[in-house]
Amino acid sequence: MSQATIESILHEKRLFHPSEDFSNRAHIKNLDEYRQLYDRAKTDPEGFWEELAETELHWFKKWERVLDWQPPFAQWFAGGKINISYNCLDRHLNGDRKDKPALIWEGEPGDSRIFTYAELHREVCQMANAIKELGVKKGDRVGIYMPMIPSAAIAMLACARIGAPHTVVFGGFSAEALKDRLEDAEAKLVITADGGWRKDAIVPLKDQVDKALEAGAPGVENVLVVKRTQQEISMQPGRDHWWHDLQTRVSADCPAEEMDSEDMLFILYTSGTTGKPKGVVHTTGGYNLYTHVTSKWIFDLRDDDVYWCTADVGWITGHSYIVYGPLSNGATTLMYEGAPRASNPGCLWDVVQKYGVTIFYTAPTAIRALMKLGEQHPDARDLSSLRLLGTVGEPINPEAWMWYHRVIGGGKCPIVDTWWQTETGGVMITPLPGATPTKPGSCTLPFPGIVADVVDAEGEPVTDESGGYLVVRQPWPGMMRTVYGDPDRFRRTYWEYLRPQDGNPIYFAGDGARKDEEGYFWVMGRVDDVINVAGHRLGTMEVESALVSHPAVAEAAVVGCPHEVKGEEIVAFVTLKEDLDASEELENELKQHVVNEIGALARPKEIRFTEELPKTRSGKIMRRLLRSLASGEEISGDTSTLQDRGVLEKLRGG
Ligand code: 7RM
Repeated sequence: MSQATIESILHEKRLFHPSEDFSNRAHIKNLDEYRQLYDRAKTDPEGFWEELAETELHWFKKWERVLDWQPPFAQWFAGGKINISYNCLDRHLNGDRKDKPALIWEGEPGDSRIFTYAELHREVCQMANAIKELGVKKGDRVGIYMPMIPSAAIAMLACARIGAPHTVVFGGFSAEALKDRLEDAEAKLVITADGGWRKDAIVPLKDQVDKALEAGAPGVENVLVVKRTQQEISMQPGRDHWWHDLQTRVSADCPAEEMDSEDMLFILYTSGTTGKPKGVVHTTGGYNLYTHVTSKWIFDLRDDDVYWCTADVGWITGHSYIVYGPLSNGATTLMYEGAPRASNPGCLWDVVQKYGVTIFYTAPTAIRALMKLGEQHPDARDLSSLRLLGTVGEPINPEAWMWYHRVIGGGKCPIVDTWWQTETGGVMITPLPGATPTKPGSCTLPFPGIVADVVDAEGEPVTDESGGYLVVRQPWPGMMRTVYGDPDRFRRTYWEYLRPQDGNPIYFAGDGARKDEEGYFWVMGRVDDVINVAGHRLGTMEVESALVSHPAVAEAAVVGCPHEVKGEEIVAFVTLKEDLDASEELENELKQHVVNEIGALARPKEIRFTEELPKTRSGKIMRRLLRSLASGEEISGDTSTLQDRGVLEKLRGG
């Protein structure tokens, strides 16, 4: 499609309507139904969520109170007893769903496995018993550092079953980053694999765990290892245990622990604007309800669907929309270990064709990479089973939206552009596919129960069309409860950044947005110092701390620079310690150093050595100027606060 066509679509503000057929069969069938739900939830939020909690979930014991709101701390369904593993497994075992595929798994080398609900339940019970045998008790934290294999989901559900909060660390993080997270969470056990497949090579996960435990995390007493890639690894007697050994010994009977609705379910670390990642805490009942209802209405789940989310379980999208949301609904969820690569550019479409995938949920960066690989790959496969597409992770450019719609969706599938965050637990602003007409690039309207707005720095609503801060005004069941071990940081970061006149705290987590005349939201990206590289959130400070921990570096400033596939890339400005000279060798060494400290996802594209960084008179680095320089733009805007204007000339010259 030419740029002119895209412009004209945008100019006409063309709406894409779901087909009549889609709408008629959908859970939410039209905008009136959406508005009724939205208004009901707005006028009586507690009644709205209470009714859903009663009808959609199993509770061992009913709650005493729907919501206890002591801003910014919320408790949902406190006193209620529930287990999310029970809701995801046990309650589906009575009828036909027992023998329905719960989890379809496709490995990168082409091996595969299908678990029915009964089989998945059995495996989860076994792993839960194995974890107990390794000394883990209700309330103890468990680290999970796994490739995309069924055992990753099984480990999460096993922890949830016995009430041990998990902290999943993405397999792409380095040993150093793993150590930091295990330490912060005070994990007692780590569940890992010998390795994982990543683009035809082995990621040595167990070796990384060994390194992490050599460097720290003294609380870790045991390591449970799943065999995947079969290469030789070292096993420390007494500490390390093979899963296949334990599995033959343990019982498959493990009743789900009755958890309080507000007991911690998991911690997931995410980047903020300071160096130290935040442990985002989610609890049980509200998270279960929110991921359940959003999965059901946004992905329009039906019993005959084959639902596939391509995220990694190490990210919130994997937690909420590969594992907990779909399984709570009794859906068939697909998990894929591979990724498109030169040796296999059509692999995603092979999987769609092989299993008759009906719902496909991925990220804009993946869509742009697939566009580059060419239409011939999807065109050569039968994608007619698809009925709904989704996107998440960053703003989607209209050209990628149109390509996704035409080439993958055959022009007939609605697209749900879902805006949300690790902190929100589940999707917040999104189309409901049978109801909401979509506009390419807009995540459209808030989910029922979500009071979203765009405000200025004083917390006042901005007039339509002009941009501002994207905020949420009321608590919702899936919201994060705190930062692990640091409630004050939770309050400061999310609920005190903006302080409205009326004194009611509002939630803000870093995105800028605007609302159009129809109330549609257009998310414009981060307004804070967070970079979004291929859908992965990285704090500039995190990367800067990694750089200055190298003995040659005096000071570092890191910015995001636009990239056509990844969204953004990292460019680092570095000043060296006295009498050290810049060289290509040092540049490569620094890049590798960042990889060692954080992981390959944080590797800077470019390092620019400079004698000085542009600073304000009060000593703050002016990242705005560096961003312009990194993307080759003219420097516009105010430079009057710059301490030394000569710096800019030097930076341009360098
Ligand atoms: C789910 C997830 C959160 C950040 C968020 C945004 C960006 C996510 C969209 C989006 C525009 C979207 N969690 N983001 N979804 N921007 N449109 N549909 O990604 O915690 O890892 O990242 O991602 O900036 O604040 S996350």
